[in-house]
Amino acid sequence: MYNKAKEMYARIGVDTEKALETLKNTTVSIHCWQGDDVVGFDSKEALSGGIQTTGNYPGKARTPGELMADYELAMKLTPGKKKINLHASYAIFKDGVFADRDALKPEHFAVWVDFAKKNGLGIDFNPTYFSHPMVKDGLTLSSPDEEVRKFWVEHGKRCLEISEYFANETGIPCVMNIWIPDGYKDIPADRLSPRQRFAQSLDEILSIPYDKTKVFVTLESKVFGIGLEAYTVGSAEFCMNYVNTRHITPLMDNGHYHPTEMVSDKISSMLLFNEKVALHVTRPMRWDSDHVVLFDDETREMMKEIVRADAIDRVFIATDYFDASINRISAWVTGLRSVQKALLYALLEPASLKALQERGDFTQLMVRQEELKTMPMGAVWEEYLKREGVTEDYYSEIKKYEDVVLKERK
Ligand code: RNT
Ligand code: ZN
Repeated sequence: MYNKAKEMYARIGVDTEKALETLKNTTVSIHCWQGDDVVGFDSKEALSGGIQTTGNYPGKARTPGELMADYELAMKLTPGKKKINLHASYAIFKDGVFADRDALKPEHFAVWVDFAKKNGLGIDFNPTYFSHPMVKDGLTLSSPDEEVRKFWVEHGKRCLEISEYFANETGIPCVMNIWIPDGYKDIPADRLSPRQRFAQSLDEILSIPYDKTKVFVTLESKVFGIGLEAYTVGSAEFCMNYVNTRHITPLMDNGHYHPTEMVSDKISSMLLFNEKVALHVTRPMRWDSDHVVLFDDETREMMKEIVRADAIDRVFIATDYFDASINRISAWVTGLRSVQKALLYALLEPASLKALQERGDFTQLMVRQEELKTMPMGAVWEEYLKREGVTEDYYSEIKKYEDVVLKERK
């Protein structure tokens, strides 16, 4: 089947071998937080910040050991190059010696470094500005309360240090993404001051020296959150202007825009004006619901934009979703495989489509684009899985693990 597919793609000017080679070498950063519904290990606070997991599927990871075991199974069942994306709330304290978020140190992540090395993974990182008692009135870096603001500035600085430690230990650059939930439920009287304070806080965090070839700081914008419907401090315009004036990297999460705005359409513009662009790939359904990523139109369109711009090495691709209503390991694998499938689909697009657009042949462009949808991409994908030594049917193995391991977690 693969040989036949290879032939068919060759006929339209696509080299499937080249596509598979590129796919194999493209890193996707896998969020750790799908495994335990964004709970983490450092506090007993409920999930806050206007994000939500829904569902109560049995077997969620409760300890570092459980999360690591589940993550390893998910990795084993997915092809390609990966990185692990950690949140500061996943710090692991030895002998129960707790450190608050403003006092985190590299040593609190040493177990994760061992884990990453053992699995040949790079590490990405996120300061955690939610699910913590120092989030006051829903505010962190934009808080008018100096004690609160300073606490979170310190957290950011500590995280920068930890990010550099990850890069040094793994030899792979670390993407450190800043996202804050700050905002208001109802119409504010002052939209400017919180944004001024947020900018000041970010400046303070970024004022400590760090190696910019090892740590890429990204800033993630958002349109609204649950309970923060009226106003978000870190809006799209705030973040875009901030990253451009401070020369850090923008991060677009495709759940963070109005429903008719598409991140796929934004990628080319962002690439024109930024050396690097970062993505959180998710699936928003009616709102920023963070459903498991599927092989759907928008995921394909985003990957196409990256490939068409020849920008695979300029875009940091990371997953970000959290479904608690289904088997969490399956959620990981399905989402990650979907991103990779979409990437393969994009890599199998003939370059000749661009020329059709340039010469205004929109009739043929439509015909060729439609033709592509039923090309035998599935056969190329299966060949990829075979070469990577992973099976098409991951469900059976996950089900076995659920029956033996997850069912015991009461
Ligand atoms: C929230 C943002 C953010 C979080 C993670 C857990 O809307 O998407 O990226 O999902 O930091
Ligand atoms: Zn995100």
